[in-house]
Amino acid sequence: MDIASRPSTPIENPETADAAVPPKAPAVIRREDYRAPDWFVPEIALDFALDLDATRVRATLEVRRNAQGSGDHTLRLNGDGIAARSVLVDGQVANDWRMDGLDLLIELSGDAHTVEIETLINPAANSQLMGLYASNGMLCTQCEAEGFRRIAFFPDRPDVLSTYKVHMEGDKARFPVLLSNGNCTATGEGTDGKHWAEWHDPWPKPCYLFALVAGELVANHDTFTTAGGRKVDLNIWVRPGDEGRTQHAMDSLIASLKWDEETFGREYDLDLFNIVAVSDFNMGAMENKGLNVFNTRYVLADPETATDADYDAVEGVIGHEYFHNWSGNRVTCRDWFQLSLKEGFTVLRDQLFSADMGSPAVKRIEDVRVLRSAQFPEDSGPLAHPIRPDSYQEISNFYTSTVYNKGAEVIRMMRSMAGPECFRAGTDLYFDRHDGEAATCEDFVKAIEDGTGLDLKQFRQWYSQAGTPQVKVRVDHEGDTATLRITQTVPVTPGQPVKQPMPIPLRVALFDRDSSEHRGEQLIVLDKAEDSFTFPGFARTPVLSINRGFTAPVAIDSDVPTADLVFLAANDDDPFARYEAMQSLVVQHLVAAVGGGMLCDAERQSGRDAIGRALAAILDDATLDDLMRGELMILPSEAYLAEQLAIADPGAIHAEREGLKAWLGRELEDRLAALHDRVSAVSYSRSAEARGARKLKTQALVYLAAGVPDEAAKRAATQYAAADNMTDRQGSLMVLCGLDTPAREEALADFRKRYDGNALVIDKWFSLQAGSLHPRVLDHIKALAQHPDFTLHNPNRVRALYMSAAVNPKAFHSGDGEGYRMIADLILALDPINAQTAARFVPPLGRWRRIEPQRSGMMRAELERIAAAPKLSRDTLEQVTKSLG
Ligand code: B3K
Ligand code: ZN
Repeated sequence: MDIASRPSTPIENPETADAAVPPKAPAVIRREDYRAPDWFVPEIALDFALDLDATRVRATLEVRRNAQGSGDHTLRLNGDGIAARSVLVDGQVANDWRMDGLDLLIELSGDAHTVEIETLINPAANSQLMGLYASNGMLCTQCEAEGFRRIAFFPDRPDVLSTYKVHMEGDKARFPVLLSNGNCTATGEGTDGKHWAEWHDPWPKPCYLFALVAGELVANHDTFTTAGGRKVDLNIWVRPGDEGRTQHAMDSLIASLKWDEETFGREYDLDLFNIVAVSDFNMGAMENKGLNVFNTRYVLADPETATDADYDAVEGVIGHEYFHNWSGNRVTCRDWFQLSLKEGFTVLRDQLFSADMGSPAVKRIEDVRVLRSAQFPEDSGPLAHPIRPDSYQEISNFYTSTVYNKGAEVIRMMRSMAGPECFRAGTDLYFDRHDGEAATCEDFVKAIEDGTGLDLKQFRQWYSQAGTPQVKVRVDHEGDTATLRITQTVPVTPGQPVKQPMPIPLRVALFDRDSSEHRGEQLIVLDKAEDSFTFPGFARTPVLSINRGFTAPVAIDSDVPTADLVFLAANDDDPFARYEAMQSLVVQHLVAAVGGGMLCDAERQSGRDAIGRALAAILDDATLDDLMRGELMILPSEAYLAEQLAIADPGAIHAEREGLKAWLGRELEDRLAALHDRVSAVSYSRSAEARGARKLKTQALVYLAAGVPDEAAKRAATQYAAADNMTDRQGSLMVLCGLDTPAREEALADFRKRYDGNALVIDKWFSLQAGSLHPRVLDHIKALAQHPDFTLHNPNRVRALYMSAAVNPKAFHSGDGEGYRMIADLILALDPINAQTAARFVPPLGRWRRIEPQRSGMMRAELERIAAAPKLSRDTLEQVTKSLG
């Protein structure tokens, strides 16, 4: 097997490894062990002779001893699956080098040397998609976190910053476009049909930000002039034929450049900004300096092939990667434990950007929905870790919802406590103070503290403690005073048996029952295990609206009477709180229904009636815009409902939630049908009104499909046939996919034919079927896995089929354990091909401890089966071991 196709450092399983070979347990890397590098590399020159299956790389490193280092004379250069063809020190063939595992060590006598090493790699055989690899005939790179070491021997750590000079030569017909970071400084013709280009990036950067792309690409070109007067060339490079679907990405990019100047005072710092879209990519996109590489999914969009949600995702990811230019590139991370320094902050920045571009209320609700369905379960499971982890075996496993989304919430809390303007003073100070440095989360907090004047001593706990704080709230009333009694508990998480209270900022408002109004909201900060806050001037117990805007990433247990939730769902002037009241109403009811299984028919009916009344009020409320109405109509996810229970029965949750949906669909049929008629008459545009209408079209169908399936099938088939955009087409197909109707097969066949050759839309075709509510969903998934269009080598396709299945409770939690088996089989088959993607499928199985005993046993057995495999990647082994642990 070619070295480049090896899984990154496969690990012999201690249980099954040959007894003669000592098992190699993955090393644990600890934050406390951080040491400054012994050697810096202020400059590197890279010379590539490009070829799909044999690329020669010559790396010339100017190395300088760090006077503050350990004094060790050994230069350690990390490698992964590469071999040195030659090693030169100061121009002479070196003898004083050796391999230490995958790393190359050179003994150096002086303080400054030139080290030149040549390697040969096979991009076409690189199925891990880390380092230099081939995708659709083009060459591209992915280096974060530790992919550069698959290209060249180098101190692959983010605190070694270098300026890069890149020379590349390749066949002009095969690779007409040659790109790297920074500015193109020269190009020329070579011999034998070859040509070359030279790139120079003046900004020192860690090697994880290096990028190279070579291939047949066409650009959507535009320009942007910065506030300081720099004219920047902008290019979005795609495969020929795709350029017609790049305008939204370009508009989003221009909006991002402008927004970061206006909102955070950050200007772009090169004359060129390139984005390249590639089809084989492990994640969403990558912020390489001046040369962002994107998954096509977050670049290509037009009304015919992208939904409104796809448009929003493109805008958000384009913004996110661009914002990294300051939060990540100009100020980078000292080590990978500090990942949230750049990711949490950049997620916050992209959330604020998207909020400003569209509806802040809807965006906030979407952000919280992601947090609750992905991060809360992570925080309460075996893989829980603080936003600044203390240890890891494989850093790729720590690109988590905790580091990203909770990381963003933690910084948002500081912003809420300081106020946006004061917070800006803090971020200005942070950027000024640490520009050009590899910084820590502590540096960030200190800068915010110094810039805003906040005392964040206790707040730092948010960086070190895992677990979602549980906040209990009670309102007492005596005389004319209401008293809010609040307690907090931070749950025990792996490795953290004892927790300290954390400052929890909560925006609260108390509504007067008589006037239905409140007298202004307040920000209170709960910083003890328990505290109380008094509010005079209430003749009767007020209605409490708490954690408005979701100021803190906590779970609130407030025991609010149903009537108060109905009141808030109809009257709260904070859109998030209104959404929250509606969610709580449903959560309370469903948890009571499945939790104890104690609801008698009358209780179930009265719960449903309350929800039905609240939903009817939402459907009727003329003051609501349709985008917001659509949010208020969405029921809490099964994953979020499971989170409310110590031990969940996914079958019962699914049945009870579907039962409620069906009841609401029947009860509100006339309203829902009228709504569907009204919004179906709105013609396509990208306006908020038209997007709201499209959102409701599908929402109405979802309820009708549950309650009156025949009627819904007719409406969905009509919507499908009439659709002039992907939002309507996908929405109706999604509903049809869950129904046992001939219209389902017809629409699926039409969709398949209509979009033949469009990989991103064919992904939808896989995903809709794997995510469906159809009774035979597992059979469908198995058949799709055999489909000629399915491949384990394309992460988008793998996720379209199997991640849709893993997050579909109907498929994953199938009572016979078939869903668990299927995901375990996938992990085992995918691990040798793409370890990073394979390891992402472990967490759903890792929830076994919180699932009813029968399913729990089957989940655990699948984890054990994976763990017993003879060779597993470090990625999968870490996730499986911790999940069983
Ligand atoms: N920084 C990259 C993520 C890299 C993931 C490596 N496994 C994209 C982002 O967060 O912007
Ligand atoms: Zn990021």
